[in-house]
Amino acid sequence: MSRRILLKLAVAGCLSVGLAVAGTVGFAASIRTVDMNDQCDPATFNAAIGPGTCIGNNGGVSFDTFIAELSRTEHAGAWHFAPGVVQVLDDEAFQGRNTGGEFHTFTEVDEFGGGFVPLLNLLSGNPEPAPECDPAANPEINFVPPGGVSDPKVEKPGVHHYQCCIHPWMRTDVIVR
Ligand SMILES: [Cu+2]
Repeated sequence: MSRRILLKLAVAGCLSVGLAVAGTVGFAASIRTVDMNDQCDPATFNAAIGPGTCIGNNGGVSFDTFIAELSRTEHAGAWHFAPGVVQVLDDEAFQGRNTGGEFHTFTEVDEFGGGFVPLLNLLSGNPEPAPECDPAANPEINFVPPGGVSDPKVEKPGVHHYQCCIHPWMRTDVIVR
C-alpha cells in the first residue's frame, strides 16, 4: 500500500469517526454486529507496507503467508466478515466491528467487486472495483480502525451487500425482513 493510500485511510478514518459521533443518536436497542476479522502479523506487515499498517495483537499470519495464500486461493481466510450472512428486522440497526489489526471498511455496494488497492484486487480475482469503493467518491465508505465500529445503519427490507474496500473478498449479505 502506498503512502498516499495510507494517508487517505488516516484522513477518511477520522472523518468516519466524526460522522459516527454526529449521526447515531436514538439507537437504544442492541445493535447487530458483523465482525471484521484479520490475523495480520504486525512485524512483517509494517515492514512490508509501512508503520501502523497492523496494530493488532491477533497476529499469526505473516505478510508473505498472506500474499501466498491470496495468490493461491484468491482470498486470505483469516481476513473475513463473520457472519457471512446476517438476518435483521427492518427496524434493527447493524454495524461492522473491527476485531482485527488492520483498517477495514464496511461499505454497502450494489454489486460485490474490487476495492481501491490494485494489488489486492488483482490477487483476489476482483479486477473491476465496485464504484462505491472509491474513497474520493463515496463519503459513506465507512473506514473502521482496529477496535472500532462503523456507524450503525438501518436498512429497508431486502438483501444488502457489504464488503471491505481494502480486502474485497471480505463480504457479507445483510438480509432485512
Ligand atoms: Cu479489510
